[in-house]
Amino acid sequence: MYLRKVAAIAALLGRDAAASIVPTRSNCTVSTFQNFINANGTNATVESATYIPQHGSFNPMNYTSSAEYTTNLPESCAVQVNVASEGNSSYLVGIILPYEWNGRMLYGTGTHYGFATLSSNLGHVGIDTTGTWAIGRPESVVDWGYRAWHGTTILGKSLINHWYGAPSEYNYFYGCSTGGRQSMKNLQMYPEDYDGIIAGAPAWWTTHQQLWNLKQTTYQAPENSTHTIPEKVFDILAAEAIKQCDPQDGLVDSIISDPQGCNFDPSRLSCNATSAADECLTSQQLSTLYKLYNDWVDTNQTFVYGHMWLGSEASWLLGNIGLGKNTTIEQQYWYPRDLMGLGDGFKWEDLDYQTVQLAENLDPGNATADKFDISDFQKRGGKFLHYHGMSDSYVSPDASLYYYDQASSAMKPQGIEMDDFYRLFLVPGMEHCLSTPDQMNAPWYFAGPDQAATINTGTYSTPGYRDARHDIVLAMMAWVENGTAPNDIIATKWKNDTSAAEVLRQRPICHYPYQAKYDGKGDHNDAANWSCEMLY
Ligand SMILES: *[C@@H]1O[C@H](CO)[C@@H](O)[C@H](O)[C@H]1NC(C)=O
Ligand SMILES: *[C@@H]1O[C@H](CO)[C@@H](O)[C@H](O)[C@H]1NC(C)=O
Ligand SMILES: *[C@@H]1O[C@H](CO)[C@@H](O)[C@H](O)[C@H]1NC(C)=O
Ligand SMILES: *[C@@H]1O[C@H](CO)[C@@H](O)[C@H](O)[C@H]1NC(C)=O
Ligand SMILES: *[C@@H]1O[C@H](CO)[C@@H](O)[C@H](O)[C@H]1NC(C)=O
Ligand SMILES: *[C@@H]1O[C@H](CO)[C@@H](O)[C@H](O)[C@H]1NC(C)=O
Ligand SMILES: *[C@@H]1O[C@H](CO)[C@@H](O)[C@H](O)[C@H]1NC(C)=O
Ligand SMILES: *[C@@H]1O[C@H](CO)[C@@H](O)[C@H](O)[C@H]1NC(C)=O
Ligand SMILES: *[C@@H]1O[C@H](CO)[C@@H](O)[C@H](O)[C@H]1NC(C)=O
Ligand SMILES: *[C@@H]1O[C@H](CO)[C@@H](O)[C@H](O)[C@H]1NC(C)=O
Ligand SMILES: *[C@@H]1O[C@H](CO)[C@@H](O)[C@H](O)[C@H]1NC(C)=O
Ligand SMILES: *[C@@H]1O[C@H](CO)[C@@H](O)[C@H](O)[C@H]1NC(C)=O
Ligand SMILES: [Ca+2]
Repeated sequence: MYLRKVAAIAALLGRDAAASIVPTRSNCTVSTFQNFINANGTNATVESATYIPQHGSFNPMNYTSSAEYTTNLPESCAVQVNVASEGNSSYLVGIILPYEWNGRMLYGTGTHYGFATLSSNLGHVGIDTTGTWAIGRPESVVDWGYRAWHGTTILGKSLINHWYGAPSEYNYFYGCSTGGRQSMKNLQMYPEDYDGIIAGAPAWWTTHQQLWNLKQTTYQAPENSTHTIPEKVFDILAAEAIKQCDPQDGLVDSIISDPQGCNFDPSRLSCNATSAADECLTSQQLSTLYKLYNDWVDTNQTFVYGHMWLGSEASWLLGNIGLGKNTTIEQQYWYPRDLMGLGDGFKWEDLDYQTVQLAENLDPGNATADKFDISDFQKRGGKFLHYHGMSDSYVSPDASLYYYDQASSAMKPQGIEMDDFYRLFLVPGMEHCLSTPDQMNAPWYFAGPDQAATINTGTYSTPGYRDARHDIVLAMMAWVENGTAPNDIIATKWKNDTSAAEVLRQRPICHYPYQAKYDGKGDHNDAANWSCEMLY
């Protein structure tokens, strides 16, 4: 099987298949890969090369829970390399090379499809609540900002070429959240690296995003203030948003499909003589709510960041907003404190427009992915699929719309049609990268990054529907390789999200500015009874 594929690829590339190196189990050694690296003059040390039998797993970090590493792999060789970058900095690269190779490379999880896959630790361990790795290590911040995965890409292509005796025919990148930022930074900065790039819920606007995450937390602070929205109200608010906004999109189905078009009146939750004190909103708490639902606009009416969308309330309590507790606020300090270097003296009360201006001036690691003219990527034939859940409260879907609109303004004067290379999908009822509020049960599964692992780490694609309409990776391949652009992606909600055995609902997610509309007859849980229509 493998030989046949190498022959097919070699034929495509006009090469002699017999000249190709055919890797075997015994070739999966540190010295094999170290020799490849030395031959190419890269400054890197192979730390391990691990033969993985069919159905085996790869767990380089020795996680104790199988939920944290990939299982049920095809027979592969997994390699871990330490790459010296600059000064004392280095980053780890992981490469999994399946013996039955599909001839393509994917940055992200996807060995099950047959891709040779890449990953990197970006030069440090951990980022979410601490940035101590960055203090006094500007080289590591650059690794994190963009350098590590570009280096990973170059190294990955080189090792693939040596190992299989042929370059990968197509190269793909997919990531969600900060992985989505990497996706976008990559296409902006290294348009030649990848043929197809998928970005989910991208935290692209680093300089504004991280400060907004702190800002939205502080609206509730200090804890137990008279303006702090109480814990019990979050669920009541989530239910009230559905009650008012679900029907306004034209179909009562528990899903808010057009949060932008909803005329929401939160004052219906105002406290009155009969309501329990912790289950209603005082006028001060309503003011807090208005801040959350409105853009962050600062000095001189400058737009800093978009707002929370209706339908995202279900994750506010456990997410960044919370109850204004110090512990929640501290989790949002890493960027200003450690990466911008403001130190422990920086308190949340100090966050103001000057902090935003400083962030823009410093842009630690040049991490922010705010280049809107991406014509170089379009000109080299690259394709970009971008999606965002409308119920995301960690990265506002507004940020994705804003990027799309800015990019559109930069492309149109150059005569470039967005639809030809860049399509945005706004997913009604999807939270951050995956899942949906219990009250909505919206279809959200389409095999995006991190989604398959919610079923289990041994699965891939959309079980039962492994095709380009239900799987965004296959949709990307069809666009890049066959020129078939996806007008919609069918999202699935399973009856049981961990067994994925039975479908509860499916419906199309249309590319912006189209929106899915129920045809008016037949089961609205069946994607066949929907079509894409122009939004406005
Ligand atoms: C692969 O292994 C075979 C058998 O041990 C050996 O002859 C060959 O040189 C190895 N190839 C590489 C590239 O290491
Ligand atoms: C390779 O990296 C090591 C460790 O960082 C460094 O000491 C050495 O100078 C580097 N060599 C080259 C050729 O860059
Ligand atoms: C994982 O365990 C192996 C075997 O005990 C060890 O060699 C390796 O260093 C460990 N890796 C990490 C990241 O702890
Ligand atoms: C490398 O690390 C050593 C020891 O921590 C430190 O003294 C030195 O300044 C570092 N060099 C660079 C270039 O960061
Ligand atoms: C060697 O590495 C360089 C980058 O350092 C890369 O451009 C080149 O393609 C590699 N060559 C081979 C044969 O893999
Ligand atoms: C806030 O109120 C809760 C519940 O009454 C209490 O447990 C907590 O200690 C209070 N926090 C502060 C900082 O007063
Ligand atoms: C008082 O508020 C509660 C919600 O807290 C609401 O259910 C009830 O209808 C309100 N009563 C009146 C008279 O407005
Ligand atoms: C706001 O606008 C005024 C008047 O144009 C200008 O002097 C000032 O520098 C601006 N402030 C900021 C923070 O940009
Ligand atoms: C929480 O933050 C407030 C305001 O910054 C501060 O006054 C208070 O001491 C902090 N509490 C704790 C327990 O750190
Ligand atoms: C970051 O970007 C600035 C402005 O484009 C550039 O001058 C600087 O060299 C970049 N720094 C790094 C580490 O790439
Ligand atoms: C391209 O189209 C051909 C013919 O329909 C099909 O067999 C192949 O699977 C498609 N390739 C991709 C990557 O979608
Ligand atoms: C969902 O599926 C998983 C995996 O098959 C199973 O362990 C679990 O019991 C199921 N949950 C329900 C509520 O049926
Ligand atoms: Ca609805």
